[in-house]
Amino acid sequence: VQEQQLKASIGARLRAENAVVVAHYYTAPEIQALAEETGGCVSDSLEMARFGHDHPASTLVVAGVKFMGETAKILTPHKRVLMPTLEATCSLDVGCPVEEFSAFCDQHPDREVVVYANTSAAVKARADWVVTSSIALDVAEHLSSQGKKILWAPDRHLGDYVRRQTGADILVWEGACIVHEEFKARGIADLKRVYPDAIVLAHPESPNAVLELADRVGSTTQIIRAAREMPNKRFIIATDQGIFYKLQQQAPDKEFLIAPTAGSGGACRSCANCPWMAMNELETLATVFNRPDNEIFVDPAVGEQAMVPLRRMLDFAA
Ligand code: CIZ
Ligand code: SF4
Repeated sequence: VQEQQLKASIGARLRAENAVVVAHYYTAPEIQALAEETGGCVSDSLEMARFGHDHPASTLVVAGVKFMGETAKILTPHKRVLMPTLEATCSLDVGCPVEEFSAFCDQHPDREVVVYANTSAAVKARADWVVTSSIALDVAEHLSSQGKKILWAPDRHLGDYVRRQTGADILVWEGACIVHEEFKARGIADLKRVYPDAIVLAHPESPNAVLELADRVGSTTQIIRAAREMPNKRFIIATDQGIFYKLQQQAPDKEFLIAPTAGSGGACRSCANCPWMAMNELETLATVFNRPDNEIFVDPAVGEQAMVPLRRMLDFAA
């Protein structure tokens, strides 16, 4: 009841402020439900960017992590972009500081710079391309077919995966996602012995040993689609637990098991859950309009630079 009241008051405030919630699949179920009930979106970072750009609301409330808020601000500088907390960051973003990254790029001037969406505005501004995991393979193939060599940042597992799949000449920055990096091939193999019929769906931020066991490797959107469309009834999922909200909604008659992480034993309800995504709570959403410290600002010059590879991403994905 309290949750319903909180959601109703957030909904009323959103209407009063001409605001809409743009939420990521990895946020808590009640956040995703709120976004849906109030006309917002629940999706991956690519669709979040598109939705925020196309929606007529003058304020975007981004329930995700900071790079998603920054991307929204870069694409729509005239809109106010708020987040439940600006402390919600990402290990990939933190692990790729712009000064070091820029120096790395300078050492490899012959390479096309491709960065993952999970980066700061300043890192995007240094890039030729921005990609999300849903278009990573296609962009690498596109560049490779033009004979281009690639500098890939910041996720090394995704970069290695893209290299193996496309044969592109890829040099990777050594970053990783603290959530996906914890999935264990051994634990998945053990779980497969208990449920031999289970299909393994894995996100490419996972280590190679995990991807080798996967029946399908794909972005969050691709994982949800596979779970819905495949005839199988049981799935082992190697990505953030938050995705279970959509999986259960889109495939209610199927069973989903989280892939084991270090020490989890395969039945863990709190593991495989991004600590920064978890900072998006109904309580912080309820006060999102009242605080002085949670609006996203991006230096306009940096934003303009970052807009170039971001537009390229959106046009390529269109
Ligand atoms: O791991 C993430 O943060 C993902 C999958 C972001 C995205 O592209 O939706
Ligand atoms: Fe970053 Fe991983 Fe969290 Fe996604 S799940 S925001 S990649 S730390």
